[in-house]
Amino acid sequence: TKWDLAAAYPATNFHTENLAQFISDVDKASGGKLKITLHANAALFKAPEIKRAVQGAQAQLGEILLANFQNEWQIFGVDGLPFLADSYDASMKLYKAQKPFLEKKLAEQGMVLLYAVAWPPQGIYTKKPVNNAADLKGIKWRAYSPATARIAELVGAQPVTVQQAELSQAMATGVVESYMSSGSTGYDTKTFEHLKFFADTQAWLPKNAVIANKKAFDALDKATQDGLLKAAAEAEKRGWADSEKKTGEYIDLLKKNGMTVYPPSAQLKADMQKVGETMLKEWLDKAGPEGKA
Ligand code: PCA
Repeated sequence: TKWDLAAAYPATNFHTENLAQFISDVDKASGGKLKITLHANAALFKAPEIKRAVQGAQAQLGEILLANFQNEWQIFGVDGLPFLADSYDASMKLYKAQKPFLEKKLAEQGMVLLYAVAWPPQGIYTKKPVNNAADLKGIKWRAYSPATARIAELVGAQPVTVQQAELSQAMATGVVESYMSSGSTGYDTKTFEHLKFFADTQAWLPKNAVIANKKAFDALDKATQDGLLKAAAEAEKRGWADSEKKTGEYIDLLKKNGMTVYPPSAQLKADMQKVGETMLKEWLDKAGPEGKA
């Protein structure tokens, strides 16, 4: 059996490297019966299209950024809310609460959740140091999700949605002059060539999820399914460990490449926490009883 895996991040990204290991483990576990081809860097489908592609079996497997799909269903975006879960421990707890809902929703949509891994904590990239939220007023702000666009609105920045595959170019052409993301993405996109400051706010840890088309999964023999699930469980464990371990390494790489990394001032922290409180209220209103649960 030959499957395609659509992914949106570059081959050297830690999520993508984890996918490559997962694919090799599946090959071994299935005795070569399930061969998966990895299409990194949004080569097969752009990030926001991957979920639908897996649903329609244009790709049997895909890696999606869950928070991208918050407008479709609020629970997808709960890990994108500032300061709701801002450490690896809290993020894992949130994932455990979210997981049964994710599995149910994806099953209804004809998909299987294989595993999910958190990105390193999110901070603010800018051209000049930022002391408070007012310093972000009017600047061009790259958003990757509904929540990151909402943050821009709340601080008075100008949001423009750009996925990671197009981010370097958007910075080079001046379309983007600030954004929130991980040290990993700052490094992968060579943000230090354009923006020199990173406020290490550690505001949230959004997750990538690896999903399979359910019909394609059901068509596998039992032993291959078991091998796939086992490899997925290992990839999840390995991915979370890598993510946490690499958080500091990425910060060091940013510094090595000339970026100033600084802790948020008390005022910036308070301002961003207020943004988080507003967004959590909005989320609870929209997410209804499922969100409360
Ligand atoms: N990197 C991805 C999503 C979250 C992250 O850390 C990005 O910026 O597109």
